[in-house]
Amino acid sequence: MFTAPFAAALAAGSNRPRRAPAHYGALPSERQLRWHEMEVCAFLHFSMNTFTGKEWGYGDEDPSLFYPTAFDADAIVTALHAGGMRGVILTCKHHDGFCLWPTRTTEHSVKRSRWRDGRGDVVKEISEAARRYGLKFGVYLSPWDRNSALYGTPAYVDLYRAQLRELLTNYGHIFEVWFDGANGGDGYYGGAREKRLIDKRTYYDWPRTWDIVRSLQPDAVIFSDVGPDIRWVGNESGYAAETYWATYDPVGEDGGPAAPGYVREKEGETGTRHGSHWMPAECDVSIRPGWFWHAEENAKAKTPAQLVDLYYKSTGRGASLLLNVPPDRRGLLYENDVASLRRFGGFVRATFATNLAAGAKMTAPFRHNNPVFDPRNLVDEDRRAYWTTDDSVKTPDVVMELNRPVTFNVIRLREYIRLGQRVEAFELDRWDSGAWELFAKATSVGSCRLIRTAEPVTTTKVRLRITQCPVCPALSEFGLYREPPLDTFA
Ligand code: FUL
Repeated sequence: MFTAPFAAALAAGSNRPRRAPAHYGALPSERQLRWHEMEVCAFLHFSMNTFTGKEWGYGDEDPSLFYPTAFDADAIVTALHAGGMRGVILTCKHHDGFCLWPTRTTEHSVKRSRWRDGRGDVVKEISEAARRYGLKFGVYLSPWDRNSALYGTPAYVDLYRAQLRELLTNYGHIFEVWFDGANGGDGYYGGAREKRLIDKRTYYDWPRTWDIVRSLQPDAVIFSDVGPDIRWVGNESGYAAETYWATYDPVGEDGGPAAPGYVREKEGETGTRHGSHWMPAECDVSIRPGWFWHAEENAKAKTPAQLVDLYYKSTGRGASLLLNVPPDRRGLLYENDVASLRRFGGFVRATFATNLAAGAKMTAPFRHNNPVFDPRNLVDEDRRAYWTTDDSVKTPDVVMELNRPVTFNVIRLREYIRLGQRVEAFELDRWDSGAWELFAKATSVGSCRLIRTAEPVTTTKVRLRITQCPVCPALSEFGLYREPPLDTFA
């Protein structure tokens, strides 16, 4: 694993104190740490609305309308894989209540459709294809159900939990369960056709519902407006705030306790510095104007350049990107969407394929002078190895000597988040004609901070200055990258 000199240095340092710094603030769980490594996932909005042209079905749709003519889970997942997606979350049931799997809880499902003569199971096919292509699989199960006659009564909560159990039992490993905040209003409700409102804070008894996820899929992260593992970022445009904290204390609309669908949304974009929960944000956004496929939006897929911009504003700020790509009435992703995805994925892969800082000479003060905490850990591509300083050294500099002129336009920093989110501000200088010159600065870092410079930077030395940090910083990566021209990705 280690180069010979580094291994020797490690041995030499073995009798120096190795005590890691104390952690700072709320910390991520193991399941959150795994989720942080995913960074870009796909959302599939595919259901009755695909066939009716709606975004929110009323719940009275005839199940026979669900009839994809050429559904091909492998084709869908292959396109997502080419787009660099590491996971996929499927709308197993949207607000109209139609279930994409043959549930035992209602007749309003694929069982009653003409697709595969009523013997199909979209959840099974997508989950299996995901596994074949190395993507993790997650489920979206809308709490609001405009079809169910029981909605609004305690019996519906039992039914909802039974649906959740089916999804978490019959489809293998689930990486994320997505609980939507939209809840209650007009609906068909088994023919009642009325408005039903529920108390968003109490109706679902969320802690007990989440317990089902914990017991059936202990590795899965739970997403909602209030976590507990992953929070909504508070907008559906795909970005986190420029200064972004993984820590968060959600506050209800009235300033009291928060619940899914009852939260001060805007605060999700920033999070809460010194918040009591580690609850990173997921930035959900559709590649098209709507969440579901509509023919009239076929020419409106976001361009690769727009997707790249969203990537920098979500993943690049320490959150993650959840990009919706809705299958069409054939049961395939539409060609424009696939082309944008492929170019986006190719571009991101090519950008980060070569770390131009690899092998650079790194100079910085390090903790107890123990090589375990050496700044070389910043360029070793190992997230578990990190650089840190003595407790008293809170605003250190790191100098990276490249030994040759290097041209880059992207800088990637990662904190060693197992010790919490620590850094509050930093600056970057390049060596230019015998002097340091500032070329970029930013605030929070967290699991990933990407800086994209307006113009490429050419230099032989780069300096990172931590300018604000309440404790000693702990970083695992300081990388330099060069974007290729986007138009070379066909
Ligand atoms: C929202 C829903 O109302 C939309 O239809 C969509 O599913 C989006 C991801 O979440 O709350």
